[in-house]
Amino acid sequence: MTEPKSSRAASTDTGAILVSGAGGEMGHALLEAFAQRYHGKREIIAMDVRELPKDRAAHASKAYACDVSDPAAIDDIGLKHDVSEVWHLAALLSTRGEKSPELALKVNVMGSANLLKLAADSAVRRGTPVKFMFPSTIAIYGVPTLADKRAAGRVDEDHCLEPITMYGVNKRAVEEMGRYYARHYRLLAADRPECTVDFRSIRFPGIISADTVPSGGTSDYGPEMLHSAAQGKPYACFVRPDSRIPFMTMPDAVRSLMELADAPRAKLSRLVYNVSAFAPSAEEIAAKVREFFPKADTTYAPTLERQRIIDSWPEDCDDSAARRDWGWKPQHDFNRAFAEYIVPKIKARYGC
Ligand code: AKB
Repeated sequence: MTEPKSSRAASTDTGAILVSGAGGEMGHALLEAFAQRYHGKREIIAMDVRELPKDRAAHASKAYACDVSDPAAIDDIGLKHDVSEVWHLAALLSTRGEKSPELALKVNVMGSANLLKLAADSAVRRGTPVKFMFPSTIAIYGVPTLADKRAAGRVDEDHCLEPITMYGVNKRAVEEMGRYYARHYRLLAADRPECTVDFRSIRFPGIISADTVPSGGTSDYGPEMLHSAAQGKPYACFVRPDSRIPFMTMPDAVRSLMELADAPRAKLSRLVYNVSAFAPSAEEIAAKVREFFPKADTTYAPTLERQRIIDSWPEDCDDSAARRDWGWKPQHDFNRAFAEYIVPKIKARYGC
């Protein structure tokens, strides 16, 4: 992946960047973007619960196989490195979280608490704020019925905040924990505002990558439909054809996080922002996939649990605050996403 184009200058900070969940889909894209941006001039510390494959670890200065919910392991990493930014991607996603809610709580909330504490401790040692980048999710929203979903339309950051999944509840809790660390943690009481956690978060829609296939999420039907078609495999979609949520491409998602990280704090009126790009129904995705892969064999076999989750997420998110405060604008709308990014890359990947 070429580094997502950002009009802003990269930070001049030379401290280490710690990336949790580096083995996941977004971790994959982000490590590549960091490698291109910093060319080894900044320490990149990758962490994942599993050992990273060699090609991925090669993008990092140091890779740890460790559990984010283990406070001693996280403390230890914090003490070994001069961390000035934490990009906390590790999480159990919505479908997986419903299978093991207690594990999701432990990883998603306790893991985040450990990393927020690492950031706060590091800020004190450095005497400067430590940036904490946190991908939140559309799953923090919850609309009770389909009629409410249609009536709600594009939801802004402050409404419909009643998630129905453990993952959504966890992410929402971490947004609040981030607000606490950024604005109220004891460092401020001790009158050292320079030593704070500079928490910044984006609520992501479903993300489509041409390089990786997601697992454990509920928006996975979008990318699964596409990757199956490109491989000539039939696909039974687990939601109804009329199901609608927003999506964006992985390059746009990574660029949005990098742009938010680069934005001057004074320009940010919020700690947590929506971003959006396009909001097709499942059948509109299937039709677009057929345009490029005419033999695509997509059928529908909705499952109660996953349909219920998708029906509780808004049809689209209002991202006007991100557009206004830090100039967010997706590069890929629905047509450009397929024509310029997904299809060329996925055809190269599968040789079709
Ligand atoms: C999921 O489906 O759980 C994730 C998300 C939308 O956060 N992809």
